[in-house]
Amino acid sequence: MSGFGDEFLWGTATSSHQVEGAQHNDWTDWEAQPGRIHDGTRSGDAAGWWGGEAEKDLARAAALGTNAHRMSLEWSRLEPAPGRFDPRAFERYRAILGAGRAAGLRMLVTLNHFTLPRWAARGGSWLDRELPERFALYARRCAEELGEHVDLWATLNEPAVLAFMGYLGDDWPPGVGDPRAAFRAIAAQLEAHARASAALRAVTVAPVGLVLNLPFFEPARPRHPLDRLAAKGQDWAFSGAKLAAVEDGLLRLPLPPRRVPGLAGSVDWLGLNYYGRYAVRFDPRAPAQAFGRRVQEGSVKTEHNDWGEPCARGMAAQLRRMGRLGVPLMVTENGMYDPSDTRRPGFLRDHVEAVRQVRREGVDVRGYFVWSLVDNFEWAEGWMTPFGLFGLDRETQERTRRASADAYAALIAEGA
Ligand code: IFM
Repeated sequence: MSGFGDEFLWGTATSSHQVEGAQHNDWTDWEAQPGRIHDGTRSGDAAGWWGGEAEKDLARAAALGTNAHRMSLEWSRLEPAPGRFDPRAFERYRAILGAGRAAGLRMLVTLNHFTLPRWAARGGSWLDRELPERFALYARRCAEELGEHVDLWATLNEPAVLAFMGYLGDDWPPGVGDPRAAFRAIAAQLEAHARASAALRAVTVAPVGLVLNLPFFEPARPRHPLDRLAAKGQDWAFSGAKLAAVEDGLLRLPLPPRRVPGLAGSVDWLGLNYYGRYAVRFDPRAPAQAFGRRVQEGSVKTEHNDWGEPCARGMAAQLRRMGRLGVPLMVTENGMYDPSDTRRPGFLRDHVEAVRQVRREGVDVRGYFVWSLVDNFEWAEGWMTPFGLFGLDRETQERTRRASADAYAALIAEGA
């Protein structure tokens, strides 16, 4: 599979709460509430990264032929109380980032991947008007302490997903369950991103990005005008409004449009997290979902969550659309949970092929990161949805290299 060149980033991805273990943040408290995690588990020691497994996993990643890794920093560790930073936590991240670099990986670091410090949760989470500025101060400190070990920064991960799960819905903390709160949470996160971007740029030269999850919405009946409208509506609410805001700084949800200060021009690159396609059918009983209901067969899903139907064509479409913003792109997450590991190798091949295709068309995609390097704590799903190229035995912390790890290594070898 040619067409990638030497500079292309072949990576894997993880996030702090999902792999580190031993956390003290808003999710720790959420997990302790009965019924919040569907399989009754907790993140616990997770994949043991804080205790020393990170270095070994990064070496495993490099052994596949990857040249990059995406990870996140845990805000609650680095700033356990407002304005009080923990030098030991910075030291541990320096060790992890240094190990990644020593293994030949370029390190893409997300400042915040969903979890908040307890003090921020007590203050109202993303509904606290002060939080965007606090986030910018945290960003600046991270850049000062860790900047020399970081190749690419991302500010936030999937602001819309967090707003839908934790503010519109109550599946994730803070569990608000109010559409107005969801709009406020999105606006606050975009403002936080913009402020953090300025703070990072003041200290480091590493490019700064934002990571968006953009599923592919299509009308279930392609020619049906109402299905088309409903699919468009869902796409706009979930993806289009955010992309447009990043482009011109105007958040158009809800109306009237509001300018998010500093947002226009705040990204040097943009990340796409992509999992699948939703086929949307008009449903007059679903006003809150833009009058649409998802009806596709073949979704990767559990009783509670639906990652959509694997559809590499949809990822290509989203990359073309993002390409219009004129900044370099990365696929910052792509993968599937597949306990038998029989479908994932083909899934990865199809999606890498989609990246190759759009690059050939001139879309500036610079990297592809598989979610995930190792099985990890999947939020409200707990441990029941293994996404890893490596399986994890949580009792022993032993890893099993899966067929999909071999498949990814082969794709990299072909591509490079
Ligand atoms: O595990 C998550 C990750 O934290 C954010 N993007 C989607 C992944 C799979 O659900």
